[in-house]
Order: sequence, then structure tokens, then C-alpha cells
Amino acid sequence: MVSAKGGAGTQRRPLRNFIDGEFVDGGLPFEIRNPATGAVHAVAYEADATMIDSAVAAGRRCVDGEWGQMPLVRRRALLAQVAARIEERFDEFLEAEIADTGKPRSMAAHLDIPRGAANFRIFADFIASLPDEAFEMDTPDGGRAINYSVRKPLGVVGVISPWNLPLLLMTWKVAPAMACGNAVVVKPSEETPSTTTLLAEVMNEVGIPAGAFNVVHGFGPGSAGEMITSHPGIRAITFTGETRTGAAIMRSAAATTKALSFELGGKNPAIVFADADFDAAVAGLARAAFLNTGQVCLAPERIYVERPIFDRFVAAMKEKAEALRPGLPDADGTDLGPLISEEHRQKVLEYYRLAIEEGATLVTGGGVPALEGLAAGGYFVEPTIWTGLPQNARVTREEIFGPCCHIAPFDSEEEAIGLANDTDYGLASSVWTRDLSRAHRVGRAMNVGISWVNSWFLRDLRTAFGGAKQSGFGREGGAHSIAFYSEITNICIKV
Ligand code: NAD
Ligand code: 6OD
Repeated sequence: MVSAKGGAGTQRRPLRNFIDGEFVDGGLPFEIRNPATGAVHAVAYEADATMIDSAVAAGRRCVDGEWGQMPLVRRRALLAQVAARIEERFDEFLEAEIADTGKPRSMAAHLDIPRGAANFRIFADFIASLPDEAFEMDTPDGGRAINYSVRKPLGVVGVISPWNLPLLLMTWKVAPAMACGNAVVVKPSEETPSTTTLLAEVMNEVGIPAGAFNVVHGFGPGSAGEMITSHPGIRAITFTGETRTGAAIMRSAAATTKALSFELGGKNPAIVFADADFDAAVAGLARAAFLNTGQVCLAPERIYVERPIFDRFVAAMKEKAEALRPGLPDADGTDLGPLISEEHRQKVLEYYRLAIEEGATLVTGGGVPALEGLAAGGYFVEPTIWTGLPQNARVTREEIFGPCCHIAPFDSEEEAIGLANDTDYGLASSVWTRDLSRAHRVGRAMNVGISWVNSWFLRDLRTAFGGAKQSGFGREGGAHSIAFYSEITNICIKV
């Protein structure tokens, strides 16, 4: 029986598990809320151990059979059809993503759904262009030998994804994994299972063999997440989420020595030099700090600004933050959505409180906006800016994952680099300057996986993406994804 905690009268879409090419009944129901209103809009069914076993067995059969053996040209064509079908069903994906996340329609329409399709298209193309390696060698008896490598599927890959960019981040892993001939067992976030479930329909519509793509719903510890990470039939786990969760997954996956690729949390710095294009830096960093209500792993929560332009920069960021209009995804002019859940809102508000306790000067925000109508039930917070915190404050060291940033002044390039790198994380950075030499120098000095200069979240999907330090390990993107999702066999032939 599903409890009726909210959304009375709302139609609740059932989201079933998808195993071996079929939607299956069963599993304990749990409610999915629209964070913009707090109303329940769907019910997903938590997969049990038998379902996970079935999904893994189906995946194995598929890798050993039709999917794993399929000529690459045919596999690529099917994945390109997945991309095309997402585009044909664009509006349904859009509605599903908006219902799960409450994000503004314009954002989902320009970022989330197009990237869902692009991930399939790019990897379907990219895998065809990747050379294999070959080395000719001298042998001890004076002859020669030729080595060449071939890529094979790893097997069944577990994909565990978060709620902030649900379709984008899930397909970013599923597309290359499938391009390499693997089967996947996907567990979307328990907060945002809708677009992954819709993708299962697409897989059947375009003729992806049964078992290549499986979806299991549920939670982390003691649920579908942990059942995947500990399953002996799964060869690799690709995970995006919190650093703490990554540590738990590592422990669980250790017993069966799975390959791991982790994209984890961040406490990303931005550096603005006095010679930067001021308006571009303000526009770029206001977008970076507040896009998706700050729920982007790459968002800069620490901004360092060269002292001569510090006051002007803070004032300009304040103006940008105060111009943002929170509201329902479709309401006129909405450009700020809610946080994902009441629980996450409480976490963010606790940091808002802590910032003041730690001695911050509140530039703007710090609370909950007064909204009317349906949005009054949503999980909104105000975009918030602080100054004046020391480098060792918890607010400047811990990932908050909300629409907020701390801005601090610096006096030299060396100091700015030191401040930016003074963190346990190392995901992304954003440096703003017009000085070309400095752009290269400081861009390289950032101890991160992704270092942007005069930009942020500008993506070429062939490039390496991932984190340094506690922001993850392994890189995905282009050849890095293909390497992770492949088993390479070197063949050495004595001639
Ligand atoms: P989360 O770690 O709470 O959950 C992510 C996924 O892991 C969910 O599907 C969840 O059910 C599952 N999970 C949780 N515990 C598990 C366990 N013990 N075993 C197996 N699965 C488990 O993360 P979230 O709250 O969904 O997402 C926000 C976090 O993700 C932030 O820290 C953010 O920085 C990070 N993130 C990182 C990137 C990146 O590219 N580095 C991208 C997006 C989000
Ligand atoms: O663009 C991507 O490929 C990617 N992985 C983005 C991650 C965003 C984090 O919230």
C-alpha cells in the first residue's frame, strides 16, 4: 500500500523495474515527489534481490550473445536510433525530468534532455574512430613479433546515478558502456527515476536486444544500490554521487574486485583577476553558482577575486542573485527551481545558519523565499552570497550543493592559487583573466580534473572528465570512457 503523504488527487505514474526487456511487476512501492510543489507525482517499485539477480543474469546472456557479439556497425546504428528516439519523445522526457526535479522548463529543455540524446550519438560515433594499439618487437632469438590489442566488453556494468542532472548523468555512463558491448544494470536516484524508466521504453522501441539495458529502482544501503555493488556477476561500477557514498561503494565492491569509476563531490574554486572581462566574469560565475539551484557538482562555492575589483564584483553578483525568480517550472520568468527534497533543503539551510555562526557577512539571501500557490509547498531557498569567512570555516570547506557561494579577496596570483587548491576536493575550477600567459599558467596550476578559463561547464564530450583528490578517480569522456568500459586483450604473435 502506498502512503498518501501528499499530492492528494494527483495522478501517480507507476515506475516499474525493467529487466530482460520487460517491465516487471513487484517490489515495494515508494513515492516520488515533485520538489517544486511537494506533491507526489509517481510511484516507483524497489527492486529486491531476485530482481537484481535476474537483471544481472539477463545482462550476462546478452553480453555473451546478441549484444556483445553484434557487429560494431550495427550496435552503433542502434545507439544512434536511441538518440533519435529521445529527440522524437523530447516532450515526454522533458515532462518527466521536470516532474522529478522541479527545475525550470527552459533549463531542462536546453541542457538535460538534449545532452541525454547527445551522449548516445557522440559515443556511437566516437567508438568507430578509436585506433587500437599495435607494437612490433624484436624477439630474443633474432626474430620479430607483433602485438596488437583488441577491445572486448567488460561484461555487466552497474550504473548508479544521482538526482541533480538525472538523464544527462545516467546516459553519460550508459551510452559508452553500451557502445563497448556491455550490458548495464542502472539504478537511478530514488528521487528521480522517471527519465531512466522512459529510456527503457526507448530501448525496446528501437530494438536494443533484451537484457542489454536493465533498470532497477531503489535506495543505497541494504537496497538495490548495495545489491549491485556487491553482486558477483557485475564486473564494474560507474558511480556519480557523494564522496561518502563512493567510499561505501568501494568497500562493498572490494570483495569482488570490481573496476570502479567515480565522479564525486566538489568544493570548486573560481578565481577572478582584475584584468578579466568584468561583465563576462560576473555573468559566467552567477550562472555557475546558481544554475540548477546550485545543484551541479561543478558549481563554484568559493570565489576568489583580486582586491581592486572585489567590492564591485560582490555588488554585481548580489544584483544577479537578487534578480533570479524562483517558481514553478512553467511559470512566467522562472529561472530558479527548488532543491531536490525537504531533507536537502534542511541541509542547505543548516549551512546558511552555520555561515552566520562562523562569522560570515551575509551579502544576500540566507533564507526561504515567500512563494504563493502550489510553489508554497516546494523546497525553495534563496540564492545566497557571503563574504568574510576564514579559509578554514566549514562553509568554505564542505560541499553544500545549494545556490550559494562565498566570495573572498586575494592580492597575488600565488595567493589565489594557494587558496583555490586548499581543499580536499579537486573536481573543477574556473579562472577569469585576459592575460593569455596567466590563463595557461593558472589553468594548469589548478589541482582539479577540469580547469576552465573564461568559461564554466563548457563541454566537449571527447575530453577527459573526472575529479582529483576526493572528487573521484578515473576519467570518463571520449577515449577515457571507452578504455574504462572495455576489457583489453593484447595478442602477441611471433612471426
Ligand atoms: P548520493 O551519493 O546520495 O546518491 C547517488 C546514488 O547512489 C543514488 O542513486 C543513491 O541511491 C546511490 N547510493 C547511495 N548510497 C549507496 C550505497 N551505499 N551503495 C550503492 N548506492 C548508493 O548522491 P546524490 O545526493 O544523489 O547527488 C549529489 C552528490 O553527487 C553531490 O555530492 C555531488 O557533488 C555529486 N555529484 C558529482 C558529480 C561529478 O561529476 N563529480 C556529478 C553530479 C553529482
Ligand atoms: O557534463 C558532463 O558530462 C558531466 N558529467 C557533468 C556533471 C555535472 C555535475 O553535476
